[in-house]
Amino acid sequence: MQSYWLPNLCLAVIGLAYRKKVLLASKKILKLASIPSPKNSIAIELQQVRRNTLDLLGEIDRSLLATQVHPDFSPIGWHFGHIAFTEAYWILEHLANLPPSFKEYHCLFSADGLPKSERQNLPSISIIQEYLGVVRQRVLEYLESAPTKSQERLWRWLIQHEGQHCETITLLWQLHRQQSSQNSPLNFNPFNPPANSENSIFNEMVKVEAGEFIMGSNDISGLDNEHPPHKIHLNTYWIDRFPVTCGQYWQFMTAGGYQKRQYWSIAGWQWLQQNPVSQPLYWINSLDWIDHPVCGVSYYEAEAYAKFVDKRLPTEAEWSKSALGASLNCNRDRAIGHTTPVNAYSDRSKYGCQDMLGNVWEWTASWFEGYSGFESYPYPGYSEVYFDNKHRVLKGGSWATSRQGMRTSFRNWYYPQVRQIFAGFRCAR
Ligand code: AVJ
Ligand code: FE
Repeated sequence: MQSYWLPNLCLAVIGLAYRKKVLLASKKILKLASIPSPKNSIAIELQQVRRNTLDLLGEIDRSLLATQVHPDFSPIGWHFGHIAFTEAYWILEHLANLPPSFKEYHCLFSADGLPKSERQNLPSISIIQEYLGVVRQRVLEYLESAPTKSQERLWRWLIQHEGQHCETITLLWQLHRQQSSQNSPLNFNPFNPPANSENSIFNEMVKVEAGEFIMGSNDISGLDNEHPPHKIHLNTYWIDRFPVTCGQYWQFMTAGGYQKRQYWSIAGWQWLQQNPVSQPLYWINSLDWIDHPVCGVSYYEAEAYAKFVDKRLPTEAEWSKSALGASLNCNRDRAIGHTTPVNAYSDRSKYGCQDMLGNVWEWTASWFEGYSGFESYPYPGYSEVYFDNKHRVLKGGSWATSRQGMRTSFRNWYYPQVRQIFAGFRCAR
């Protein structure tokens, strides 16, 4: 086991020296903030996303930080160190050309260092916090004179990177509470079904007429996998106005959806036999929850439900077209702390869909791959290594997604069997 006492001591000393400077620097940012420019907006967003990170750090049980909540994910504490490491690596080393700092953390906190199961020997939380603060202090100092015009893409990427890890931290924290809570219903104990849901608005679909639209984004904040924007022609299709609700999904559960082979794809049935589940991971047995979107389903469960109602999952292009014009007035940024009813926000997309952004990620039928003309940025390990026909695209962001990553062109990707993320779905026809 490696010991971190020496680097920890150094960090603590540097941390003390920097504390005063941090205060001064944050005052400077406030002054700068009145003039709109990329530099100021970068400074403000760095600060906003960091507030979220530090809030999370304050909320989570310290005793939990070093343990792996789930074998597919790193320990929660690791994500905080990885946020600092990534910032130091891309800004201080790559942009500012400073010599590598905190070399002792390179292997531990870089994504291609240790396997996830070997990331449990972590420095103490106060040391990780210090690490975050010292790196940030140097970054803000550099930012003052940095040529941000030519660097803006990397800064925007970094801000989103921190937000993404905050979402992962949030889901691990939720997963832990779920696993350790007594009242989590493991046995099927159904609530009363919604009376007659036949003509409920939640069953409505909207029609999207045949035609072209632009998929992807050219925005400076758009990530490599969103580039380049390109025209796509789609034939007429129908898509659900809302994400599938718990009340609707309940029908599938009580109709024996998890027992009947006929609803499942070959891969889905195989997965279900190896992972015998009978309800979504984040299922809550309460009538209060029936209008919330289903949350915590694998791609296979989404696919099976769609078959059950004689529909299918939308392709990424179908989802994207029907989301055009969706607004940022939605359940995001952990502002509420959980899902909301699918009709809680009345804003609609151009085609009349609701709840496209925020609340839950939505599985699409598409494999994650590069658009034609894709160029990897800032490194192939960000998106390109996942173009393996093994990951499905998810769209729309969740209640825990930060505003900086909340847009209809954003593409998320996970293995189809993953149910730990805040994901639901809507259907198409
Ligand atoms: C976009 C959420 C799939 O967290 O695995 C973070 C983003 N890449 N650091 C992930 C990512 C490198 C990625 N997802
Ligand atoms: Fe990362």
